[in-house]
Amino acid sequence: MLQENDYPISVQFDFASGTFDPVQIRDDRKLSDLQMMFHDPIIVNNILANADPLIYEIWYHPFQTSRSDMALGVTRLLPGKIGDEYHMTKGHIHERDDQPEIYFCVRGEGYLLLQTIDGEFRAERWTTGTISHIPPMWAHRVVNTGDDLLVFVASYHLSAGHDYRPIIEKGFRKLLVDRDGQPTFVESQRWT
Ligand code: PAN
Ligand code: ZN
Repeated sequence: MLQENDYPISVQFDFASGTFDPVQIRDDRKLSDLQMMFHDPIIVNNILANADPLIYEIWYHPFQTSRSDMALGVTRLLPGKIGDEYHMTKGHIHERDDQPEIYFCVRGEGYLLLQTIDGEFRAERWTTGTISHIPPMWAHRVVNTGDDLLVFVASYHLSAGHDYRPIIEKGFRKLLVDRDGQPTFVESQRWT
């Protein structure tokens, strides 16, 4: 017997704006939400003394039925830098170690950074149209190294859970910084 929430639902994605309608939840992540993530605390504090710039928006739509819990998340990552470090998502690892995710870059360019708890690191180059599979047990972060908005669509199970602690504590092994106008990987001092 179908329950009330067991019926199909569609939303309409707009490629020009990188938004969809109807949206259920929208979350804004500003610099103050990412204080621990960028490598230079002096630059972060100098900016925060005057303003709290928006880094990205997450548009969510949970699809919960009586037997399933898929989520659609669209992230709009603004172009820009904090000092020499490109705008990026906080990054997290899924609480459940059997939970993968699909990311689909529908606009812009940059990198998907992936890292295990043991410190294995991968960087996937992204251009518009790249689809990446994030296996379970890999922390994930997206960096916008372009001049345009970067938009990606994510699909995952709500029950995967989001753990930000390993990223807050140690970050990713590598940072993406601007060196003479070129996105360049450098080793993170926080990683030991
Ligand atoms: C995504 C992310 C989203 C924002 O929906 O949650 O891109 O990144 P942070 O959660 O790292 O701030 C996802 O990976 N969900 O599992
Ligand atoms: Zn995730």
